[in-house]
Amino acid sequence: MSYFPDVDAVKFEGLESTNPLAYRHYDPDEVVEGQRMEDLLRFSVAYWHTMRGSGVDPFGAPTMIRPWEDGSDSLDMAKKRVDVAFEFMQKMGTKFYCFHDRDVAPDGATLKEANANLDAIADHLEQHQNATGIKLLWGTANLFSHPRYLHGAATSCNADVYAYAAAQVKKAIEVTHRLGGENYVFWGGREGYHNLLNTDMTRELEHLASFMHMAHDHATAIGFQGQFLFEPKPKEPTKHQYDFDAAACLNFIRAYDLEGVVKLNIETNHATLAGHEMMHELEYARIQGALGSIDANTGDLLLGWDTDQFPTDVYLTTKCMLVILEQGGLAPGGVNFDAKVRRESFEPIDLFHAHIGGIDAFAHGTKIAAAIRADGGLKDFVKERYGSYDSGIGEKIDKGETTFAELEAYMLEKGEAAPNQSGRQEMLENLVNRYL
Ligand code: XUL
Ligand code: CO
Repeated sequence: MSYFPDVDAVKFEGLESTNPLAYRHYDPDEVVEGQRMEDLLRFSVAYWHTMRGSGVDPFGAPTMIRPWEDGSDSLDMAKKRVDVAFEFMQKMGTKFYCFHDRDVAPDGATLKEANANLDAIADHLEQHQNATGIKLLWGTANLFSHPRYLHGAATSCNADVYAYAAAQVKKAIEVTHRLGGENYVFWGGREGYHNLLNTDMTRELEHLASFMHMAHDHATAIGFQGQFLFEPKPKEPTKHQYDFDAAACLNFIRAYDLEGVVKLNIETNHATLAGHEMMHELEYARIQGALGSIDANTGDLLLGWDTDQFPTDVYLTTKCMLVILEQGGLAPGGVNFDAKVRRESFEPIDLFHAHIGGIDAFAHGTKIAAAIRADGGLKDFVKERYGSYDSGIGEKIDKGETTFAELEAYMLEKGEAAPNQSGRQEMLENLVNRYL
């Protein structure tokens, strides 16, 4: 039984190809900076968008045509959807996927029932993983859709809701572990506030921190070795989310003793909502040893919300890959397409076009970034730009071997300081464009 009978396995056909269902840039076996592209990029399909996206928006009903859906939320339907997902991933050649507990399995009238549903689906996922070699990049729990989470989950003002969320995450970590998941993600969902007048920020932050500590303690107790990831997002659904951006997340991680326990999963559209370039968020995380994984998508700069579009802008992917290559890749993280087809793109085939575009844009950006790095001009320029710190008084500053008194004496003698080199921004932008 095939759910995509008209689509063959998507293959690398190279630049000459005009086949819309082929890769022009992504050759999994091509080696870039010593790694096969497949191993370097670790592309992942996001179950929630690709399998559960309905096309619904605040103004309109679902639009997606998904012939395999029977309109129910039954266990049988959930199992069939897993069959569809694995056929899709096999045809795409993607080796990883990610899910929330409630995307893959139906919720239940009680926690017990929900857990049993998740176990039943995990059996099915496990069979498919074993049969195909496709792996779980990360698991997570949906702590935002159910009405019980209207005030948040780990930051809810209600202790019973906190307890429910903890039980849900405990189970999600266990299932992630069972399925060999390589990471576990915390995204705020509703961990934030709409109005400070009704909010005890101290307690909410402490509760969020204790939640993460308990999650990690439990993971350790059951032998889960995967990486924990905190995913920054400044707003939506709450006005202010505590996981605002990489800097806010890292401050939280340090303030509550979670360093070395939790890294970051950086998402493009979240970066732009926070007023940052994706490259800024990636670089900020990387230099502090906290770049764990990415949610690859893009927003629309003319819209102020999380549009979760597939990334197609090669300039964007090139900038991402400049940082990712500098780190030597993302493993055990990967490039997860937290992206959805537009509600106007309602046919199953659009899922292929969307993922092919994202994968090719990243493969293309990878090759461009590698070429820029091989050229060396960019790096050399930056090194030279800070060259005054490599000797003399600069070297002393860098090594922490000076004082204000010494710097004053130095300057009193010298009289004036003048920056004597151009930033050459335009020249460097031209250098990048040479490789595009
Ligand atoms: C929401 C978002 C989530 C997380 C996982 O904006 O990005 O899908 O990636 O909960
Ligand atoms: Co995301």
